[in-house]
Amino acid sequence: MSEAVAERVAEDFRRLYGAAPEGVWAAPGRVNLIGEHTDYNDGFVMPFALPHTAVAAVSRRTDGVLRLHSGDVEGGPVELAVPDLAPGSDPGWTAYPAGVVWALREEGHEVTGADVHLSSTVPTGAGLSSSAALEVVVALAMNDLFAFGLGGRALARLCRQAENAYVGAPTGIMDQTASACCAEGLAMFLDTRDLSRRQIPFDPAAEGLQLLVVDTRVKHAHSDGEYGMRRAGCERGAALLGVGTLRDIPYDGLEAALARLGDAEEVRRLVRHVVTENRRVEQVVALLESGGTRAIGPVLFEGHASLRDDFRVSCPELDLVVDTAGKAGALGARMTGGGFGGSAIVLVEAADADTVAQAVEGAFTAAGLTAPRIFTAAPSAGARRLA
Ligand code: GAF
Repeated sequence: MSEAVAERVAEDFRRLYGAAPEGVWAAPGRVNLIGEHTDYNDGFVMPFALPHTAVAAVSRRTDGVLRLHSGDVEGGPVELAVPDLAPGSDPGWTAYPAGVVWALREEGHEVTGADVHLSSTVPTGAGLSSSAALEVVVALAMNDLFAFGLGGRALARLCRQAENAYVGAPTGIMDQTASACCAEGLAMFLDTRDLSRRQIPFDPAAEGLQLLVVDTRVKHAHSDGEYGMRRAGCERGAALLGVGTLRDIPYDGLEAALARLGDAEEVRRLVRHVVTENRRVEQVVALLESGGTRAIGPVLFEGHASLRDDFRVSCPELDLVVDTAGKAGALGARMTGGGFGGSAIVLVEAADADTVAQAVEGAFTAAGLTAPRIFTAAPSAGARRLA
């Protein structure tokens, strides 16, 4: 499978640039099992990699030219000059790969130019980290070809820098770390404060379960204002409480913290979500480690309610998925990723998967919505070289 993909992308590269690429790399999208809007608060997250990947065929150049092409976008290669790369200069898709080359240069890792051809199966705007996959695959290719010697964590930090400073989206570091560091059959319990991580076996199929991903097809973007406003609100909360980040508020200190915030209702809700969500990640880790995958269901529902009511990043379509799936017998369901559209995850008994999926599809039809895209996800491999 990977070999066929690598061969196809290498062949497209050859046709485009007239010679075989030096190598082919892949980086996956992700779903997040639990731990939403905690990563920019130094908190806990628990993503796993999807089988969907961004694939890059790349060769080095020595003339400072960066040629970028995507098989998923109309038009020929975009030609940029590495020395001229600057934040904010590029409003299109090329900002992701170009931002990585810029971030490498800022860190003293000189890319002397490259020809890049990309092709991705990660749905875009679906909350499944299509942009992080693009960043990570390019970072990994450059790291290998130019022998920078950077590990997964360093690559993830660099890619977040590209996304924050070059693209202008104020995201945390979960998506880039997931794409760079996840592994097959495992969910990643990540402490975003120091990027320490523990890989937790997560194999729903082995327990007669399925994890469905439901892409509502409501497109979302992180560079718009809402995500940044939530982030700024969390920072305000931390400042009012006199802590560095909301991670510093322990679960058993939540009531006291809320009391100190008085009638700052908006901030109180944000703080409550982040503190309880960190707790939910720890609960899910404990349940999975004791073999209780079914028991994580209620925690997923609670996480969704918190994102909907306290953090206010859900939308009617995501709520429809979660409500309908719950009524149709799902064990648990929640939005995944940044919200304001994108995808939800649904944990079901394998025997109920079709019934639940059909119920969700039926609810979308009845509401006059575009049909959702539904697929089963199992933890897949992280970023790697294919050829
Ligand atoms: C998006 C961001 F990119 C992540 O950093 C994270 O904040 C997530 O939304 C919400 O948990 O995917």
